[in-house]
Amino acid sequence: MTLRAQDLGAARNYGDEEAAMTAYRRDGEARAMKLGNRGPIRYNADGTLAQDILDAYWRTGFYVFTGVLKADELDDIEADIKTLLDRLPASEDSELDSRGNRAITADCKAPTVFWAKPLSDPFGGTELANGRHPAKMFEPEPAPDAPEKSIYLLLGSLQFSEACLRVYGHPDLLRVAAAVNGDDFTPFNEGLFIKQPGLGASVAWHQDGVTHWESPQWDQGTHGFNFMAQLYGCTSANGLWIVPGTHKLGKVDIKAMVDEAGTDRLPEAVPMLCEPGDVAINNRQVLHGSFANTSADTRLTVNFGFHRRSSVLGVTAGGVHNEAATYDLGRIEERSRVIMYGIDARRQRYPGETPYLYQPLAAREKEYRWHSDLLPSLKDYNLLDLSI
Ligand SMILES: O=C(O)CCC(=O)C(=O)O
Repeated sequence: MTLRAQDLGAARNYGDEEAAMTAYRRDGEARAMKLGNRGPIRYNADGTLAQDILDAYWRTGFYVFTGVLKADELDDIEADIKTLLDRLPASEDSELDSRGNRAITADCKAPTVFWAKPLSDPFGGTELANGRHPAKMFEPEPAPDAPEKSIYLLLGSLQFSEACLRVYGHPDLLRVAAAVNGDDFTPFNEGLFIKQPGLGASVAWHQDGVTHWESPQWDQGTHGFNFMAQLYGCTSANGLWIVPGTHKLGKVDIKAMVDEAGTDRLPEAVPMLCEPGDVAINNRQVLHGSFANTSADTRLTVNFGFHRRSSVLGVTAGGVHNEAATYDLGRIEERSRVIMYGIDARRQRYPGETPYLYQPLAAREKEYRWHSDLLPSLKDYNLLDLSI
């Protein structure tokens, strides 16, 4: 599998819906740029995250941090991902990659590789993932020579890429995580969303989170957030769309919203617009989804999420990304070691940065020295994802 748009199949369009889709994108872009939720990561004099950033994040449910990953880091990520993609299974039922070697994911026990038909909506209107995608998205016609299926999501991505592990340990992003979820924040999961031109599947409108919706303690931050780092940037055609403010509303009736709009183009939604190296933070409760990628541009999102400790500790959950379990302190600590490895891996590659100090494991910092030989020890680490 190749990555760059120009290497890939022809871009498609939305057929009869193309004109409406083009207008929707243009209007959405204008609304997005008026939201006041983008710019570099900034701090107050005391080192805390700038209050206006936090305010804009909590107001809208997302924020685009511009220019977080520089060119050399993007090059590292691209190199890792190209190697990784070449080592994935050649087809859905194959254990071999396209060169005939055993695929890098062939022995993974955790759900790792996700395939979809070109430009399809694999989840909308089904009971999959707890039925959280109740409305079907429009499925444009793929090119006649498009492959039967392609990979659109890879979970447990840190076991395959040290460059992604180093993004995971980024000091500024971890400071943002602490500002939003508290110093004792915990992991959620990590993945790569691969949205190829003319192939990339849609992700139907949904809110993340399966627990806590009925809890009296539920609030706008209960289900944490995902960071979405963009290797090539993202546009209104290949990127995520968000309905601002919906993270505060509890569970919204997605089917009713789509029925009322008479289309999957929800009228108040805005696209997440990013340049290469921008990293967005997206509240998991905000209503979000992405359309089939009929554009000529690849989107590659390095996704990684964090929770408040209070949202996972003692909670019985799972079932969407892994087996159901009760998340005790031992499990949280075991899963959090990957944060420590990310921090140390980053420290070695970027000695000029001040590494983030992860409070919950700070006293045991020396136990978590990273070395490339440790990569195999992360095999299936995502069986311990904290999925709520
Ligand atoms: O990136 C996408 O297209 C979908 C991402 C998403 O739905 C999520 O991270 O929950």
